[in-house]
Amino acid sequence: MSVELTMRDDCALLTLNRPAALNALSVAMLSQIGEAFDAVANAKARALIITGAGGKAFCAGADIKEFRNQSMLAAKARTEFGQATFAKLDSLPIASIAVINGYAFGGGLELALAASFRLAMPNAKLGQPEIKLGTIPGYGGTQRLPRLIGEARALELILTGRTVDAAEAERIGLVNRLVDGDPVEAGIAFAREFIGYSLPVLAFARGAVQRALDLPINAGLKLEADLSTLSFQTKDAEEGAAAFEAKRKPRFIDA
Ligand code: CO8
Repeated sequence: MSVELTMRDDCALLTLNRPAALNALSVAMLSQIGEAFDAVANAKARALIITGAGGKAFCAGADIKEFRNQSMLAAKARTEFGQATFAKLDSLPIASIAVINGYAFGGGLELALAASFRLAMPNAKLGQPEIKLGTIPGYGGTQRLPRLIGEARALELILTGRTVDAAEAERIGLVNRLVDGDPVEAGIAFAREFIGYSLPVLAFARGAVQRALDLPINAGLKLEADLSTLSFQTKDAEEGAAAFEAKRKPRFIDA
C-alpha cells in the first residue's frame, strides 16, 4: 500500500508511503487516500495527522508519469477525482494537520492546503510548479491558496512556480508554525493543544470558520449564531460554565 493509516495517542496518522517516487500521487494512491479519509471519519480519532515517508518529501505532487496521452475527459475526471478526494478533509468530523517534512509540490501542496492546519519542518519546500509543466494546479490550489495567503501572493506562486522555504511559508501564512524533530511527534504535540476540548463543539467552530470566506457577512453571522446556539445545547457547554464557577478543570464528554 502507498498509504498507511495507524492510530497514535488519540490521533489518526496517515503516512504517504511511496518514497521512491517522493510520495507522488498516482491515481491508485489518490484512491487509497480517499479510502483512508473515509476510515478516519468512522475511527475514534480526535485529529488526523498527515505526513510523508522517507524523510525527503511530504509529497512531490501528482504523478507526472501518468500525465501523457490522457484524453480531455480523462484529464477532467482526474482533476475532479483529486478535488473530491481532498474535499473529504473538509467534511471530516475532526481537524487535520499536514506536517510538511520535505517537498510539498503541486498536488502535494494542494493536499496540505486542504488540511485544517499546516506545520513545516526545517527541510520543507513548498510550491505550485505546474506552470513549468505547461499546466495549472488542478487539485484545489487556485482556489485554496488565495483564500489562505491572499490573491497577489497566490498568483505570484502559481504564475512563477517558485519554491518557498519553511521560513517564508510561515511569514506569508502558508503554514501555521515551524516545527522540528520527529514530524509525527510534532503533529501530535500541536493536536494536543485542542483535542482535549469537546469534539462536537470543535466541529461547530471548524464548520463556522470553514465557511467564513465563502459566505456574505450576514449569512456567515447567521451560521455563527446557529452553531453557537447549538453549542449551548451540549452537556459540555453546561460543564464548561459549571467548572468555571467551581474554579476547577472541566471534564468534557463530547456530548
Ligand atoms: N511524479 C512522478 N514521479 C516523481 C515526481 C512526480 N511528481 N516527483 C518525483 N518523482 C520521482 C522521480 O521521477 C524520481 O524517480 P526515478 O528515480 O525513477 O527517476 C524519484 O521520484 C526521485 O526524484 P528526483 O530524482 O527528481 O529527486 P530530486 O531530489 O533530484 O528532485 C524534486 C526532487 C525537485 C521534487 C523533483 O523530483 C521534481 O521536480 N519533481 C516534480 C515536482 C512537480 O512538478 N510536482 C507537480 C506535479 S503536477 C501536479 O501536482 C498537478 C496536480 C493536478 C493534476 C491534475 C491531473 C489531471
